[in-house]
Formats: sequence, C-alpha cells, structure tokens
Amino acid sequence: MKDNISVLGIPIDLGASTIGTRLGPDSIRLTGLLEELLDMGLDIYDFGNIDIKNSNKKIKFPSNMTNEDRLLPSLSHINEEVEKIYQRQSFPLILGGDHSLVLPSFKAFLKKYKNPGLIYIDAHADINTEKSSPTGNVHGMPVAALMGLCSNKLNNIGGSYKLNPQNLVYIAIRDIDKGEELIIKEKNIKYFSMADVYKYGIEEIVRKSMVYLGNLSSIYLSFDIDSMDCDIAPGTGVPVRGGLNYNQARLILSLFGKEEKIKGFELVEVNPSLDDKNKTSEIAKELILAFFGKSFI
Ligand code: NNH
Ligand code: MN
Ligand code: MN
Ligand code: MN
Repeated sequence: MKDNISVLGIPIDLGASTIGTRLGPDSIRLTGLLEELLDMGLDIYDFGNIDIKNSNKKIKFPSNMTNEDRLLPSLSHINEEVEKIYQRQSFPLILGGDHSLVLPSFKAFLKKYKNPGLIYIDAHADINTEKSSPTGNVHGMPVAALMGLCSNKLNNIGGSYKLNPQNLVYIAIRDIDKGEELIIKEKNIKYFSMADVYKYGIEEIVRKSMVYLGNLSSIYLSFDIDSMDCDIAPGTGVPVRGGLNYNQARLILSLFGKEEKIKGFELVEVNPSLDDKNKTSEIAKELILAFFGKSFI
C-alpha cells in the first residue's frame, strides 16, 4: 500500500505557540518531495492543502484554549478533509501544520480502523488538558483530547471515538509538564525516552514498540519534527535539545516505513519562519523519503 500515496497539506498554526507552521506544507513541497517520491516509482495523488483561516494574533479564551473561536471549526474541517483522502485506497501522508491537527487526523483513522495504535515521536507528550496546560496552546493537548480527557468541545471533534491509552507509544519525549506526567503515570502509558534510545538503539526501540502494539493490526505514526535535536532541526516553535540526531531520525522512519501495520503517517511542526536556510524542511523531506523506502547508501 505504501507505493500509492495520498498527500494532504494541513497549513495550520492556530494551535501553536508561535505562528509560521502554516508555511510548513508548502516549504516541504518546495524541496521537491513529491517529485522525488515519483522518481522512486511511487504513485502519488496530491490532495493539495486544506484552506485554513489562521490568525496572526494569539487570542486567549476563558476555556484556556488559545484561538478557540477559529481553532475548533478548523479542526472539524480538517477531520472532514482527512476522511476524504481515506476514501481512496492508498497510504495517507499528511504534512503539517501544528500538532493540534493530530486530533482530527487520528479521529479519521480511529473511525476507519478498529482499535488502532498510535506511535508518537515528539519531544513533548501533548497530553495536557485545558486545566493542566501552562500555555493554553492546543498543540499541547491533542493526545488528551483523543482519550476524552479534555472538555467535550475538544474531545468530540471528529466524533466520540477514543484512543485507548494502552495503544499509544511515545518516543523521544523529554519535555513534559507536571500535569502530563501525572496522566502518563496514572494511565500507565508506554514511552521510550532519549535515555532509552541511547540504551537500546533505534532498531531495538522500533522492535520493542511493534512488540508492545503487537496485538493491533493498524497503527498511525505521528512525527513531530521537534523530536529531533533543535541544533539539527531548528525550524520549530518549541525547540528542545537532546533529541534524535539526523541518522537516528532517518533510521527510525525507514524502519517504521517497512512495517505493514503502519497505515498512516504525518510529519508536523515544521516552522519555516524560524528556520535556518530551509534546513528543517530539507530534513523533513529526507525523513519522509526514508519512510517511503529511499535507501541510505
Ligand atoms: N507542553 C507544552 C504545552 O502544553 C509544549 C507543547 N508544544 C509542542 N508539542 N510543540 O509538541 O504548551
Ligand atoms: Mn468543511
Ligand atoms: Mn507535538
Ligand atoms: Mn513537540
């Protein structure tokens, strides 16, 4: 299935702390990603970018959801558009956009596949609720909303389908808020920290993740570019040191790309306005090509 890809850009930054991830999909496209995928012999159908009404201001709401007024309808709209690409027999590739988009994108996946898994590669856990969030930025909340832990207006975006906490694996997390730590402990959520990455190595982390999710038949991969070390991939809004290096990121994606059970992939949080000469978009392209089987040598 990974030889026939449906591409969708989601140029949103309403959920992020800084504006600019709305430029992510086009910046990644400009690197020639789709042309290189075609050169690899893959079939591509480009659904283009969703039309999102972003805002250049960050407006606070009593709900503690920044930009709530524009964000909620945008997330519902994203869910409808992602469902359209799922009607095509193909492998979905989503280009973000801030990470709030995983709420509607994974809801579409939850609707299509029974009891799916989620592999979440990120410096952050994105499991704040509106109550626990220190920032009010919704890109720090989608995982909690997928489990039904936020307010219903967020939980019910794209339907009331829920992610089972036992079907989630975090990789590369290293910047967790207090409230998030409590939820991860209480729900006994599986994670591999950067210390685990160095202790076991990438191949073993991938193997352990697949074993942990072994009884599931469909898994979604959500890759936040800030899982990488910010000295390597600086074009992102909440940079954190000590992340995956270039080879680790490329290897992890090439190994997950070979897994048949992985049936959807998104790469999010590239912010070209914070980047250094488009380096982060170039890296994003290389990672996506690795996922779809570009050889290392
Ligand atoms: N945990 C912080 C928050 O809730 C940061 C989240 N930022 C991200 N997540 N980039 O991936 O705002
Ligand atoms: Mn719509
Ligand atoms: Mn994230
Ligand atoms: Mn992150």
